[in-house]
Amino acid sequence: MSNFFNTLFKSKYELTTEQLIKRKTMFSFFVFFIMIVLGIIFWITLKKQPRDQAGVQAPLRSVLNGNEKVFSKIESYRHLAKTYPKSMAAKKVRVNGNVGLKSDLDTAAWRLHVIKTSGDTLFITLNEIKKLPKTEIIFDFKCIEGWSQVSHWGGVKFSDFAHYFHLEKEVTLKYIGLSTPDEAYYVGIDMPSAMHPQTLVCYEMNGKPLPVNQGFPLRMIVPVKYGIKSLKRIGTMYFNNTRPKDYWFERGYDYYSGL
Ligand SMILES: Nc1nc2c(c(=O)[nH]1)N[C@H]1C(S)=C(S)[C@@H](COP(=O)(O)O)O[C@H]1N2
Ligand SMILES: [Mo]
Repeated sequence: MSNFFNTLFKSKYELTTEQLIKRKTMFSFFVFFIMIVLGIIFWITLKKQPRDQAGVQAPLRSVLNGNEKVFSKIESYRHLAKTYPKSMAAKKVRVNGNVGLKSDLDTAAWRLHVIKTSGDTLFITLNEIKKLPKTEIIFDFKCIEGWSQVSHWGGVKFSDFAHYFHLEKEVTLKYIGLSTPDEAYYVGIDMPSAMHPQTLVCYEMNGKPLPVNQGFPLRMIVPVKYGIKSLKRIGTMYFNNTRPKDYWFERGYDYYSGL
């Protein structure tokens, strides 16, 4: 051993090959030993950390929370948005964003255009949509600008709509694209979020037909996304495996915009 320490401070040119090998071996053992000690210290420290109700130590929990935050934004369709009693819904609902609503709409001539993958297009009237089972939702509508408001919407679940109009093949694609009749506002929504049980093609607000500035005759309501995806005044719907173009994504916002 003393022989080893003697070699420790010598230049490698002063050592025989055998001494050099010995020195390297000892050094490796030393590093190995330090790693084990550090590992044990880390483990003991972790064990001593306060635990939450689930018995998970705080540092581990914060890593888990971080992961969850990332995945819940991307896979927000895995949970249900919180809902509220009708009494909590705003009577005066905030109007925000009028891109694609600036021109007058001939409401009598309006049809929802659904471009199928076969190339066929369906032209659907509001009355046809109103015949489907109605679903209402009262949830906290959140805008990316920082405001939110509990509001009350009524319409048809997109999944019911897709089933009724035989869009089984279309909904196997990854995205749905939507745009206003003038194509000035457009969004893309991942299919699991479109098929989410709370996602509506919506024609009512507070039990009455949508006001024009809130998307009459038909808008999207996507509770698991920020408001940017709840396109007002749907003109066209199409389906794709690649991301449809998206107005706010083009302006630097997150494509998924999940909550
Ligand atoms: N056609 C169209 N739809 C739109 C917008 C828009 O500018 N044009 N703005 C979006 C944004 S940013 C929000 S927050 C909501 C607001 O819906 P509201 O006006 O009913 O509150 O609509 C979304 N849908
Ligand atoms: Mo928004």
